[in-house]
Amino acid sequence: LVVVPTVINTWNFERANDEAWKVIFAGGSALNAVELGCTACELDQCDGTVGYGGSPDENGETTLDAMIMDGATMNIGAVAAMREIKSAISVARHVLDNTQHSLIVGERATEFAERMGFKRETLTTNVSRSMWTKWKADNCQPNFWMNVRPDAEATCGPYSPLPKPDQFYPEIDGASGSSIEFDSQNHDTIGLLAVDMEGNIAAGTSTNGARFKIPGRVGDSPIPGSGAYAENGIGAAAATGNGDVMMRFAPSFLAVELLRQGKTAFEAANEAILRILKFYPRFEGAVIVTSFYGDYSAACAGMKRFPFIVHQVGFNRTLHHVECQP
Ligand code: SD4
Repeated sequence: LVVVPTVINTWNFERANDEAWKVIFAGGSALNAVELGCTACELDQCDGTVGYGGSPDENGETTLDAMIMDGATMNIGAVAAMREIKSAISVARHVLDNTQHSLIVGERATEFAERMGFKRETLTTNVSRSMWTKWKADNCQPNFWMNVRPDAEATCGPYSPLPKPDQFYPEIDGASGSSIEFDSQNHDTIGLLAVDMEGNIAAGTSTNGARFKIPGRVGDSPIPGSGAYAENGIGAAAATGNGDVMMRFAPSFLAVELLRQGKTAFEAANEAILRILKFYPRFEGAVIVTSFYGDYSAACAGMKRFPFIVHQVGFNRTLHHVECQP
């Protein structure tokens, strides 16, 4: 089996694919391709769900999750719930290249980024502020102090106990007991996989997470094996969708593991999704999978069709759609 240089990413994020492909086509590394591809989406605020100005949390703040994995060394760099830094995937790359750690979170991730030379700036925009204002008026309770101090704000929580998992569909009931939102119509996380000319494989993700999450909530995207996974000589996978559910199943690890066992990318992707559907039949999400030799596929659930983009050596960039599991 020969190496087939490939870039594959979730959703119809074309510029991300093109930026990554430029790196691969020029003989660059899979890691650089993943970083530059995800960066394009962060700058473009792909569908409002990647980068700054999207998915405000209960306090109205946008925070970012991102991960990059090097399949040559099985090294990972990730940041989660990172505040006030726009370039999440590049900070993750600095965790990978410059530290012995794998995951740095929250305000401390911001401090790490600043030490690495990144600029601290607000991730709030007029769009994210008005999205939040509307949501808060409908979903958060009047504060006790509002009787006393007219300027006091409504507050979300305290959170009530959740039903048992078999009766509980987080995409409907809300992981916080209020109304966290995933919206497959509005698209999701960028997950991007790259196989370079030397056969090195890398995977990455970048997202602003779930709308109206409890501050501090981290999704699947920066979790190794969950949001993405890669191993040289085998392949890579990445996930998008309801990360609170997906991280319970490590679908990206599972898909790569199935490739190792000789399954096709199609079989691996579908098995990873079916494993989740067994417990969460109304789950919304998708995985993309590629082997190092150019066998790629995707599988999805909770929506009608899932788009993904592939560019392989010798072909043009192509937008694919896969029909989701019923
Ligand atoms: C998450 N999987 O944080 C990510 C983002 C996403 O719809 O796909 N949101 O759960």
